Amino acid sequence: MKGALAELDESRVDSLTTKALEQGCSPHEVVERGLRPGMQEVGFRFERGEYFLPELMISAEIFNAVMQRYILPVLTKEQSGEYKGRVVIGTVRGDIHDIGKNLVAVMLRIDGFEVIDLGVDVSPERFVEAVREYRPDIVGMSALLTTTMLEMRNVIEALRAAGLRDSVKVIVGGAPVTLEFAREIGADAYARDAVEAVTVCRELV
Ligand code: HCB
Repeated sequence: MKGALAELDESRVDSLTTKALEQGCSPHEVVERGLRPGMQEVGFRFERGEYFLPELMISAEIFNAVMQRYILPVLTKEQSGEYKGRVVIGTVRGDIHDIGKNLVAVMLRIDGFEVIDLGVDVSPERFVEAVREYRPDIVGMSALLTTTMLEMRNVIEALRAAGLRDSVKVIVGGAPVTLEFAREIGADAYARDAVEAVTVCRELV
């Protein structure tokens, strides 16, 4: 599946996803062991100059199509229903990557969290405004670029300056983000993937 996605072969990704689900793989396994490594491989090819922006965009389209066609229908059947808390989530300023953030939002909703998704390229001011407006239990931030991950610190500082930092827990994630970085910027938690994000958010509320 990783190879098929890296080759941007949508029909093969389709058939392998169907096969994996039929054979009992969980949607999470399909995403984390098949699709996400495929996206990483696309990223490596881009880094090596073998792929360009159109290939990055095609990989995102294939990922989203497979999510819509196969993964989300299975996931939504697992909806728990029990209310767990409210999360405001967004991709930080300067960053338009939203696939991982969307996946985290979906998984949280399925687990019973109310999720307010601020979208992409979200400024610290917008995060602060949303915390004032929605009074969430948790603020989730996503960043995929080594440059934009630094915005996470600005959001935490803006929350502090607005006197709101102690009213929410902050969770951060995204490919370049690490637990060490999360600690360094004063976040409460870090999650490596969407399933871990759900577990961590349950612990935070
Ligand atoms: Co983009 N891009 N990209 N890109 N892109 C990356 C991120 C690179 C790593 C590719 C590379 O060079 N190896 C690289 C960043 C390098 C760096 O910073 N060191 C890069 C670059 C350079 C760029 C541009 C600058 C390219 C250019 O214009 N020259 C440009 C930047 C645009 C911008 O944001 N300002 C750009 C653009 C794009 C798109 C638009 C073409 C497209 C995104 C489409 C979209 O998201 N709608 C894109 C894509 C697809 C990628 C790669 C190939 C895949 C990203 C992805 O969706 N992964 C990516 C390569 C890679 O990731 N290694 C590449 C799959 C998801 C499921 O994984 O890690 O996002 P995830 O999310 C996980 C996990 O991190 C966690 O849970 C998720 C689910 O398990 N998680 C959280 C995520 N957020 C969380 C938040 C929480 O609170 C908790 C957990």
